[in-house]
Amino acid sequence: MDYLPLITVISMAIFSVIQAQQPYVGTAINNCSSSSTSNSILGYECNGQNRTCQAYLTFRSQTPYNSVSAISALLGSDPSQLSAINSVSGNAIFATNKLVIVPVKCSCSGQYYQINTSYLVRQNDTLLLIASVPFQGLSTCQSIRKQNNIDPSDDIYPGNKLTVPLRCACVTKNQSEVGFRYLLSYTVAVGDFVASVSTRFGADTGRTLEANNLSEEQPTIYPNSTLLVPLQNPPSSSQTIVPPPPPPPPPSTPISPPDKKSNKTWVFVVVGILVGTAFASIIFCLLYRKSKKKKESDSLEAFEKPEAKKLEEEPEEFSEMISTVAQSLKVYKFKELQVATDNFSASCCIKGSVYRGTINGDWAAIKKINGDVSKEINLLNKVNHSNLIRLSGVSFNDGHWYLVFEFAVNGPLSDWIYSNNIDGKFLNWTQRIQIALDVATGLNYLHSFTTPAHVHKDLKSSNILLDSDLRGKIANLGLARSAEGQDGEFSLTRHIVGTRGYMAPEYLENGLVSTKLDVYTFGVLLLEILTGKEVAALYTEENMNLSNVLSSFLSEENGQERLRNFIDPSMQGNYPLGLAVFLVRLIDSCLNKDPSYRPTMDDIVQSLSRTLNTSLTWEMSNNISGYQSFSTGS
Ligand SMILES: *[C@@H]1O[C@H](CO)[C@@H](O)[C@H](O)[C@H]1NC(C)=O
Ligand SMILES: *[C@@H]1O[C@H](CO)[C@@H](O)[C@H](O)[C@H]1NC(C)=O
Ligand SMILES: *[C@@H]1O[C@H](CO)[C@@H](O)[C@H](O)[C@H]1NC(C)=O
Ligand SMILES: *[C@@H]1O[C@H](CO)[C@@H](O)[C@H](O)[C@H]1NC(C)=O
Ligand SMILES: *[C@@H]1O[C@H](CO)[C@@H](O)[C@H](O)[C@H]1NC(C)=O
Ligand SMILES: *[C@@H]1O[C@H](CO)[C@@H](O)[C@H](O)[C@H]1NC(C)=O
Ligand SMILES: CC(=O)N[C@H]1CO[C@H](CO)[C@@H](O)[C@@H]1O
Repeated sequence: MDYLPLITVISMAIFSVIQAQQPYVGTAINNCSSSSTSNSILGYECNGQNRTCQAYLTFRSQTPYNSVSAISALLGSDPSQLSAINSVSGNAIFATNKLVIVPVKCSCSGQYYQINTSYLVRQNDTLLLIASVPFQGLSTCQSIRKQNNIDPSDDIYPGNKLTVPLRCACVTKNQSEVGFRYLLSYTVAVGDFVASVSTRFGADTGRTLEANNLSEEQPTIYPNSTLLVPLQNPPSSSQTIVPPPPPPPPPSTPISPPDKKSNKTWVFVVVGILVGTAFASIIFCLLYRKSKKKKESDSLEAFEKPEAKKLEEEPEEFSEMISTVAQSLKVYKFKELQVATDNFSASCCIKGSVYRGTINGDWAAIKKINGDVSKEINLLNKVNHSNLIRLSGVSFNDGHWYLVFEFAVNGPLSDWIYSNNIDGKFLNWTQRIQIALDVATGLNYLHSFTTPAHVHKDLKSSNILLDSDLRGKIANLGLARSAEGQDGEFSLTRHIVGTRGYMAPEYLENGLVSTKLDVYTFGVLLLEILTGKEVAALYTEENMNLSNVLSSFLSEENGQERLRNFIDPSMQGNYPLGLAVFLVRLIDSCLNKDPSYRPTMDDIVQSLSRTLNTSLTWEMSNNISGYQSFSTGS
């Protein structure tokens, strides 16, 4: 076979995708003194095929802008087109917060696409308020200022008439080549994310991410901003109907059949998240393969229903893809979760927003989450490892996501290791080493066997859960992020998250993120496991650098004696001191200030496997039975 043309087509396509992006505006809209040009704060660039085109906006009806005429006047639309596309009469009044589709004629003004509309300044208005309240993020304070030549130091006065440029764009040549004809400027609301918005308008999530220069890793979108949604056909009024949240059922009502419509919608949302990206890439390749085979005129038609075409053509590949992407993830009805958790009663609450439930006779941990969970679901769905807590299902209700996890009966490691615990939970030496090895193995999997590599970023003893055999499983991957670049390389983050005391110095000081961040934290965790003390206590007690404390055990004359006092007294000396010294060395190397000197998780797994083997031998020869005394908790 001759692959060269195919490769050329695909690489050209990738190149053109890069050209097609209109960078997402992010939160820049909130800072009127900033006018960085690295985002689309002043408008979307005129990079389209045509300088003028039909485009669409969305708008949420609000008094006084709640009628066909008021909305058309505010946004420079044609009232008859607006009423037609929303399937309402010309004098209709929209319910508050109803999503209205606004057809507009979008054109280039110099560098940017825009629709000019005018606005009369009212009392107490600021440019930020104008952009975000009446215009809902369809304009920005920066672009209004530029359009009207307002100096940053100038004020605006009631009665001033401002020209307000609205954000719109025309499809690029490349988008048009794959069948897109319109761009919708969607006004993002609280609780939206790219997958749900795309799904709603029948768009492909991957394509929407691309159109906004967003990535699967950084898909977060913010209220008061616009997201461009590429469309093959004009949007329709049916897409503006938000499934109403089902009324909260009175407690202990028998389960009634679920509302088919809303149910279906959120199933689509979930499937959208999971399948969207995979679709994007697969359809992408197929499309180009296809356009190679067929003539150009045919290929456009082929894009009308890519999914359906695909199904006909390669049913096996398709079902394979679904099963790899969605794997064993189950979509639960919210009612099922209510029944499982006794309607989320306090007695089922494990901690915070995590509940224990019984589903089909099995325990499950159910976590309620506000906001964007697409990252966590994407990651959890990709990982499958016995040392990572497994996500078994999801549910959505009334703006909240519910993630259903496997349940670890023995709860968090923190309940077991801190020697001041009250309910007699105790781990012997070998159990501690086994758990440390479990955690190291899980992290090694995240670092070396996920693509891209992921960094957990919030490892701590309360995020390690113990199953019925006291084997460790890592939970709470909510903060995990991909480590761009190779192992050891760094990426920068400006949002310092995670737990104090556990965090590596390079992260606290400079926001550097690499897999070596987890290695440092693992060192701190191992120290806690060894000493039975919380990290905070470790720092304040010794009142100095942890590494100095450890080195003193290794180098000073009475070091080993002091080490015995340092190690968890509840073990009453029942451990091989030689191995403890070995672990202190390992911890010391994990805590190295220079990340490049820290071992990799793979090195650590190997060291700990050897330690475990030696510990088991030591245990047998000392007649200590490892797993009998405490095999179950709670
Ligand atoms: C798209 O985003 C990447 C980083 O995520 C950036 O390097 C690139 O310049 C952006 N492209 C455009 C056209 O803004
Ligand atoms: C707003 O942007 C300006 C200029 O880029 C910057 O100096 C300032 O710190 C920003 N303010 C906030 C609150 O982000
Ligand atoms: C661009 O303009 C040409 C000529 O007016 C028209 O045929 C074509 O459909 C337009 N393309 C788009 C994507 O609107
Ligand atoms: C918008 O108004 C400005 C003047 O304020 C004008 O220069 C520009 O051409 C107008 N653009 C459109 C698309 O009407
Ligand atoms: C403007 O602000 C003043 C004082 O904060 C307030 O008394 C007044 O009612 C406001 N006017 C409007 C139209 O909201
Ligand atoms: C949009 O911005 C306005 C003004 O800055 C603010 O009052 C409003 O709460 C914001 N909307 C959302 C959904 O965050
Ligand atoms: C406007 C735009 O995105 N143009 C690009 C489309 O893709 C071709 C290659 O296929 C590029 O050469 C264009 O620059």
